[in-house]
Amino acid sequence: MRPTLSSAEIDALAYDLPQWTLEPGGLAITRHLEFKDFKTAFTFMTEVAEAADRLDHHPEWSNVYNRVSIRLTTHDSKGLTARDIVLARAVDAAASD
Ligand code: H2B
Repeated sequence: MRPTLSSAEIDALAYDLPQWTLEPGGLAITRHLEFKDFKTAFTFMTEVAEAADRLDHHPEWSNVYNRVSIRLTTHDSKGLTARDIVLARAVDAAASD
């Protein structure tokens, strides 16, 4: 099983991934995004889905029209791991296209 992040690594997230919010309890990070319309949101989701499959690490997420909510955690490790950070960066890259 992959190790969960240390408290120093979790503290660094505020600077490292400023668009993400640490969930109370520290087991996950969340980000909410809003797009111009459904099609733009879904194009973003397609890009993230491809990254997630490549990384073999998958988001908990939902979509309502132009809004997408994403929660990242590593289920196997019951908390945040480096894999969540890598996927969060892929999400941020897809969002800035
Ligand atoms: N995604 C997430 N977010 N957490 C996991 O623990 C996880 C995953 N495990 N994607 C992966 C798939 C695992 O089930 C496969 C077999 O590698």
